Amino acid sequence: MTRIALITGASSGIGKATAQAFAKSGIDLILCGRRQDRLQELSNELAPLVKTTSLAFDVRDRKAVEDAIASLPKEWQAIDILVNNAGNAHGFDPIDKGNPDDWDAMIGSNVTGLLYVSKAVIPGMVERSKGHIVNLSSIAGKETYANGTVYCASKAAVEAFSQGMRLDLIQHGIKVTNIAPGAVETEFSMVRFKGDEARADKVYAGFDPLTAEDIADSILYAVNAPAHVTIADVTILAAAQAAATTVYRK
Ligand code: 8X3
Repeated sequence: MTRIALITGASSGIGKATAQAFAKSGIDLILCGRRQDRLQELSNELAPLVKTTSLAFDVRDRKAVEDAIASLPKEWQAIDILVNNAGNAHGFDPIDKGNPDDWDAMIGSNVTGLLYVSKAVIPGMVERSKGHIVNLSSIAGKETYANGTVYCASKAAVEAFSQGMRLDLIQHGIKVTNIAPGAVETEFSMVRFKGDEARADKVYAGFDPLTAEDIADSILYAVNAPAHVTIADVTILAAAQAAATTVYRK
């Protein structure tokens, strides 16, 4: 039977690559993001492979999340797979110098936004006694590094959500997968460094970083695992990365 996946942050990076990988695997897609034009473009690209629809909203806006997901027509409501991918890092500062607007942006998307979307989707999964939630954490959720305290804390929260959701939802036949990537070259560092391209490029200099497609591969593996198998927790690093801040550069 065809499955339906809802992916947040689908307009770029890991979310977009996951949508492309799912489409090749025949999974119908609800593409969510803030930028309708980008969602439409991706929707057009994938439409020859699978059914697609898109919802434009900001995960930080609770009402917008609730309204968008409630607006899904009946044929899109039975969501099998939720990929909680939306999120980002804003700023790179020691805690005494951090900007509270950056903190709000990170906690709002990575923490509360993930909860709002989950809250809108999980009850249907419980009703149907099946579902699979994939939460995008980070190596930053497992190791805290200097200047990244709030980002790392937001991803540590995702680690806890993955464990807690698995505990609460196992009785309903719902699988939970936690994916923790290391350095992936996407728009991530451009957002973190607020458009400073030279600084963003430096993060990925002198080694082969992960690509969004590498992470999408693992997500696809997790959702295609046999019914009796849960891929619970995957940490994915570039071959040249040993820990959050240890990268072997040539
Ligand atoms: C992104 C990975 O190492 O830049 O989540 O924090 S890292």
